[in-house]
Parts: sequence; structure tokens; C-alpha cells
Amino acid sequence: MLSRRGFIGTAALVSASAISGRVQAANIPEAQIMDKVTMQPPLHPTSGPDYRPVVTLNGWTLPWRMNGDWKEFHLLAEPVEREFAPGMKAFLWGYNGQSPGPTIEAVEGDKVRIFVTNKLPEATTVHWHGMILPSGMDGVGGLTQPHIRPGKTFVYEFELKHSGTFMYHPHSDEMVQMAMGMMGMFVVHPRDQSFRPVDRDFVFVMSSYDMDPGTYLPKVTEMTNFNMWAWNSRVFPGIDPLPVRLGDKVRVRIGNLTMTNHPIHLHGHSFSVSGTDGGWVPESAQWPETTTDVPVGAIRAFDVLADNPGDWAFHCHKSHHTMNAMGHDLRTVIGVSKKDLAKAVGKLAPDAMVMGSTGMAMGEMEMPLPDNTLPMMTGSGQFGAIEMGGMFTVMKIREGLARDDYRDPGPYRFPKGTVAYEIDAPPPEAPRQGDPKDKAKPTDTKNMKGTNMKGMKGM
Ligand SMILES: [Cu+2]
Repeated sequence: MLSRRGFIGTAALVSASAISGRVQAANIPEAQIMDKVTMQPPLHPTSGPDYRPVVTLNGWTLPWRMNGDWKEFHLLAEPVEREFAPGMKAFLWGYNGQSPGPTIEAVEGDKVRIFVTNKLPEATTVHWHGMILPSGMDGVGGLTQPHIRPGKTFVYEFELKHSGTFMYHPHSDEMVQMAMGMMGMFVVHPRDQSFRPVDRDFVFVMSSYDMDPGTYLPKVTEMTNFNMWAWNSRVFPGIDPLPVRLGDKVRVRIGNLTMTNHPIHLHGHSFSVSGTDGGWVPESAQWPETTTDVPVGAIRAFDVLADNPGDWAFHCHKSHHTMNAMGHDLRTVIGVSKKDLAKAVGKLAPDAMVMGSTGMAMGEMEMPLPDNTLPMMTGSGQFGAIEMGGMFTVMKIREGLARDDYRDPGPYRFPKGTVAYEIDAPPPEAPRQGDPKDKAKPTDTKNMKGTNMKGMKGM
């Protein structure tokens, strides 16, 4: 699953004097590279305190090595190619072969030494968002350290004072480097294993991109008008599902490095926000939610008891964030006569296709797309088109999944008689307010129980 790339060449050796005097260049751990875009199995600790490791949607955890009492990691900032979903690729910047970078995982009290090698065409730094650490390790280019020039390696050393969920990202040409996908998550487990343990622990970071159909590079000067809304630089239907065993205690940790907030919604359950990038939320301060807003530059971790089996949609509740790039420039023509519209359009563009007069569900419509883009609404389930994109996936809660089994269990097998169903009934004669034939008051609920109401299919 890991491919290794021997990168420590002359450039790194020449820069030895730039490296902290405490370590030698020759002693840099190998930077491990990931070439898969699917969720990799959790990385269980082989030394130190045991913990239940996280899994990263469409991502992986960065392997480390022990060197004395230091846990050593190696991040490689570099250009990468990332598939958003089958049919669309982007040329991004990231770490160790992917955008976002690998999740860094450690334990409260650990001393971490993180090597950062810059293989980008411009300078970078790494800021450890939310970490309580010495100022000189905070990674703000110019303010707390010199920028890491191309080809150079810097070392960050600090002790993990607190457990929780954190992020890392550049603090150097930030607008460009974050718009290009440079970011990752950093999870610190409590040293006390009895502190709020969970059975499954998912993590991902949200990013957004502005990419015209047919192009491969995000527009890095865009400030607000993005068209690809991604979880771990993937969009639906490219986002991994969250497979969960019925009865599991589940934690989902979500970072937001987009330029807007995301109200994240889970169906079929009630959850509580258990942590932010500032630390753990005391139980006395938690309240039940089904949607939690994740502000810009923040993290929300929520805990949920997965006690309701099924396929549960899990998504951002801004409807334009569950869509992909194609088609946002369309005008609203709901209610316009398709025939008249087709006649008018046909004069100008004989091959044009008139659409949208009854809504915009396009899931089942086969339309040729330009190269390298994705339909606005796409994906399919066992009952047909799902008509989603962007920040959407499914929590799949099933009986009897094995502890570390994160494979997609496939579509839910609904017990007989538990799925919403259609009946054969004529459309209702809807009484109108002010209609002289209508003797009933509009609010007369007795009338609303009449046979007419039973057949309100499609209302
Ligand atoms: Cu959103």
C-alpha cells in the first residue's frame, strides 16, 4: 500500500546546516508516499500506550518511527495529482503523494519531531493549527521562522500537551497553498485510555476548489465563488462511505479549511459535539444535534451511538455544496413551457436541449460532459439516482461488522415493509381558499382527513 520514494538526495544533504543542530540530515526518516485514494486501514500503535486509531476518509495515517523518546514523522510538501471522483482529476499541491496530506496520529504527552521537506516551486511552512506549543514551532513564515525554501528541510519539535483534534497547513503564501489543497489532520489521543473511548473514529478535512470544466488547476485567486466542495479533496460519489457496526460508539472529526461554514448533517441519529480544535467539550456543556455548523478554520468532533441500522445520508446542508461543477450557470426555468422554450432556443441553437422546466433532477439524464468535470447531481443507489455531488456520503450502519472492517458493506437490505411506498390513487381535488364551491373553512382539519388526501402523491 505504501510506495517509497528515495528523495534524500544532495539537496537535502547540502541543506544540513539549516536543520536543527539536534538531528543530522543523514538521520531523516524516509518520507512515505501514498498512491491510493481509498480509505486505508487504521494504523495501530506498535509501542507506547494503546489507543483506537482513526481512519481518514479517502486517506491514510502517516507512519512514524521512534528515535529515543521522540516520535519522528516526515512530511514532504509536493505537487500531487488527485482524483476528485472517477472522471475528474486535479493538479494540486499536497503532502506525501496526496492532497490532503496524511493524518498525523500520536498520544498526549508524546514528543514529536516532524521533518518537513519542501519540493514545491515556492517557499512554504507548516502551522500546527490548535496545538499549544512553543512560539518558534508555530510555523508562521516570517513571524516565527524563516520560510522553508524549495529543496530545504526544516524540523519541528514539540511535546503534545493536550489530546484532541488539530490540523496542519502552510502559513506561507496561504491563499495559494490552501487553494491548492495543502492541509491535513492531526489527532492526539488521550493518554488515559478510559477517557471517552469510541469504537470507530473517522476524520477528514473540508476543502473547496474553483475549477472550470475541462481544466486541471484550481483558480487560486478565487475568494468566495468555489464550485468543488470536497471532503479530503474528494467529492460525491468519490467520497468513502462510513461503515459502522450497529451499536458502535462513533466519533467523526471534521476540519474546515474552506472559506465558508458548513452545516454538517447526519440522518437518523442525534449526536453531540464532543470536541473542537480548542479541546474537549465538557459533557455538561453538550446538547443534542442532528446538524452542527463547522466554522471556517475550525474543527468539530461529534460522538454518536450508531443504534439505528440503515444507509444514512451524511452531508453538508447547504444544497449547493452537495453539487459538483457542471451546470451552475443555468437559469431557473421551472414552470416555463418546455415547448415554447424549445421553439425559442431552437432558433438560436438547433442542437440545444431544453431542461429544468420541471426541476433540475438530472441524475438519470445521460448528457455528454466536457473532459475532466463531473455532473452537478450524480451518484446512484439501489432505488435510482441520488442526485448529489460535493460534500455528501453515507454512514452505513450494519449488524456484525468486524472491528477493523472498513470495507463498503454495499447497499442496506431493508427489512420487508419498512420502505416508503407508492399507492395507486387519483390526484386530489384540492379545495382552494375563496372558491365559492368550497363551503369548508380552509383550516377545517376534519375535511383534511377525507379520502382525497390519501392520494397526495408527489405533494
Ligand atoms: Cu457546505
